[in-house]
This record gives sequence, structure tokens and C-alpha cells, in this order.
Amino acid sequence: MSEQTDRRGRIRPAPENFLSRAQIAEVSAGRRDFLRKAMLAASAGVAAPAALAASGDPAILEKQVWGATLGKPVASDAYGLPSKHEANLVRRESPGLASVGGASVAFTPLQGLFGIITPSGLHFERHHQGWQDVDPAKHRLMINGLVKTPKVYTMDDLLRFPSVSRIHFLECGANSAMEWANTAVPTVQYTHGMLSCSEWTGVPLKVLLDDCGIDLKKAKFIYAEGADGSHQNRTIPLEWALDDVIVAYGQNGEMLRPQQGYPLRLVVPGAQGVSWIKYLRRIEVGDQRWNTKDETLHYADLMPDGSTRQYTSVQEAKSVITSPSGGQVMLDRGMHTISGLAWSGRGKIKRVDVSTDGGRNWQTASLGSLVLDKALTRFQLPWQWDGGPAVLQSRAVDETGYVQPQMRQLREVRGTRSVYHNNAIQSWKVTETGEVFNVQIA
Ligand SMILES: Nc1nc2c(c(=O)[nH]1)N[C@H]1C(S)=C(S)[C@@H](COP(=O)(O)O)O[C@H]1N2
Ligand SMILES: [Mo]
Repeated sequence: MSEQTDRRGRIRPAPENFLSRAQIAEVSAGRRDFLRKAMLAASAGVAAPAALAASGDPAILEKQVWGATLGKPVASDAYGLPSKHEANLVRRESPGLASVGGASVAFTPLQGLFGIITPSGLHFERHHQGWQDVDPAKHRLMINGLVKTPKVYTMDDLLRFPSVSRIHFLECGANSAMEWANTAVPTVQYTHGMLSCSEWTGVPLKVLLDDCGIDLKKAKFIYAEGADGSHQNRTIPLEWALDDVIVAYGQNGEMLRPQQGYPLRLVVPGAQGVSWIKYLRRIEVGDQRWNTKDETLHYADLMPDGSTRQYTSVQEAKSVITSPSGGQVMLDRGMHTISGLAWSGRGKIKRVDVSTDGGRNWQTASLGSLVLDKALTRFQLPWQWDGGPAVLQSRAVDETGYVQPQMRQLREVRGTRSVYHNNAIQSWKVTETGEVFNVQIA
């Protein structure tokens, strides 16, 4: 395991993968001991900046190999990759979650990211029947149903339309699904990592529907379908289709990654991930919901009385502290910065409150410079850690006034056997030894 990655300030990175609590404690105890000794030896009573030089820190005093040798030539004809020191920061599959890799999920390492954009190579992946590298020359999009002229578009056809580029989050409706009954996974990568945010580029769906002459008197819904083996499909209300839905080919300035649906996917801002059809091949316009197998049972809410609540496609306001977060270790007391992400499928984030005492007292966090509609929003709060136990929480409020619920409030309505749409407040417990654990408090 590399110690260089997903670190923030004086916080040790989360363990590479599932470790038991005992294992986490063991690893971190050894590491902390080492650092404490090193720091004691280094700082004995000297003022901060001078302390480094006086301590004889070789990292600043000695000439390093990169200052004494010729650097490597330009990386021509090659796609640039992150530093080898960042090799620990990768998507990971939660062990035991799915038995088949083609019907699984690889989670985004939220604990190691800055700002609001997810690097494309770290965007979470969720496939129902594996991913494909579709040949764009053979890919087509058909629009049919309640339109004057059904059409079949090539990728070249689509690239001739004026495009829009918008930043939106994409969250699977099953994000945080394991946590309904109790805590199940140790790190934010697994509790919240079915969440990513990109700049998406493509043609507004409205433009294409107009191009085909949509029958606005009769049309009420659209149906979208993927070209992969799962033929993932979903009904989407026409109001959304005519509002901000994009037929997208671009992701963060380049073509979509194959795992994200190259060469074409639907972007349905604010809706749960399953509506964002990848490898998009067909859109049909109709006057009622299709109620296909996928949308009737999956990504719908099992209620305590055994009934299924359908059509809850909007991802309600949610937030999570990504640093410090589960599995990380605080190396010393004093100044830290609590940092995290907030988002709402209903619009912009208005405010994020942060508590360090399990919800008794709240402070308003500062929001990053970009506060966008249906996008991840970065929040921060300076925190003096006195070395005592603490429970860190964040609570998002969106522009509709909706307040992110406590787990207890959500369970009162949804019970403990639900799967989808868990947007409860997340709690991280910081112990006196600096370890951070995923906990649920009453
Ligand atoms: N064609 C197709 N589209 C799909 C899926 C799929 O398996 N096939 N999975 C859906 C689900 S459940 C989610 S959460 C998102 C995940 O998108 P990502 O893999 O780009 O993160 O894609 C959706 N669109
Ligand atoms: Mo999903």
C-alpha cells in the first residue's frame, strides 16, 4: 500500500481496501507511533519554520535526485497518466458485493479528490452486463414514436448540432444502500462512492425532438434504451426531456470513456444514475409510462409495509464529509480543515451545516467558488481538534429549502430493509487515538 495518496493535511490516507477495525487500528497505531517519534525528535521547542532547518530535515537540506539529473523527455504520442506516487487512488470494488464483475460497481475514491470534478479515470462504474467499447462509426441513435419524422442519427450527424456543456453530478440510486440497517462498510469510497461529477457535452434532447417534429399535444414521456447487452431502459417525463436532458458524447473535454457509455449517453441532471442510459441507441416518444421490468422493480423503494414506491427518480439533497472520513487517521491535534461534498437533484445547494459533536451544535461551512445547479458543491470548515473524541456530520440544505434528514428520520418513513435513495446524514467518529470510523448514532 502506498502512503503517498489520498492524503489531506496531517491525515493519513484510508486503507487501501476493506480492513477489519482491528486491522485498521493495528496499521494506524504503528504508523502514528513512528510519526510521533519523528516529530518529537524533529521539533523539540523550536519555532515552526526554523524547526525544519534546525532539525536537519534531509528533504529540504539535501539535493534530491530530481534536482541533480536530466528529466525525462516529453511524453509525445502517449496519454498522460497520474504520478506513480498516486497509484493508490483508484476505483475499487467492494469485496463480496457482487459475484460477477460485469454486473458490479467500482466506487470513486471520494476521500482523495479536490474540488467538484471527478477525473474521468476515477468516475464510478456501474454496469448491468459489462461495458463495451462501441465502434462510433457503427453507432446509431433512433428517435421514433410520437414524432412527425422518425430519424436515425450517426455520430457525425450529432456532432454537427450546436452543443452545450454543463457540470452535473451522477449518483446511482443505490449509493449508500448497504447502510439502511447499520453501518456496513468502512470508508467514504464505499459508503458514497457511487457518485461522480463531470462536465458533460452534447446536444440538448429538446433540439433533437424538435428536429424530428415531436407531437407536443400527445407526448408525455420518453423512453430511452441502451445498445449494450442489458438494453438498460427507462421512462423519463417529457418536462425533463424538454428542460435540461442532454444527448452527450463529451466528458470533461474529451469523448466519453467506454465505461461511461462511449460514444453516446443520456445525461438526466438530478435523476438517479439508472436513467442516464449509456450506449444510447433509441429514444421513443409516447403518451404513457412504459413500465418495463427494469423500472418497475429496480431503483424503486421497498416500504415497511412491503409495498414498492415507484417513480422516485430525483436524488434528494445529500452531503458527506470526505476528509476526515472513515479509515483515515488524524496524525496530530490542532488545526485541520473539514472538507466534503453536497448535492441536490432539485437544484443548487443553499447551505451546508457541519457538526463536530454528533449534531448538537452546527456551524455553517463555506461553499467553494462553484455552486452549480444539480452539481457537486465543495464545502469546508476549519476545525481545531483538541484530541478528544468527536462525531463529524454534515447536513445539506438545497434551494427548495429541503433539509437532508437524519438516519432516524429516514427510517421512520422507510424502515430498515430499503435499498435505494438513502440520503441520510453520515456520521464519522473520531477517537482519541485519531482513528476515524463509520458510525450511526441514535
Ligand atoms: N446501457 C446502460 N446504461 C446504464 C447502465 C447499464 O448497465 N447499461 N447502468 C445504469 C446505472 S444503474 C447507473 S448508476 C449509471 C452508471 O453510470 P457510470 O457507469 O457512468 O457511472 O448508468 C446507468 N446506465
Ligand atoms: Mo445505478
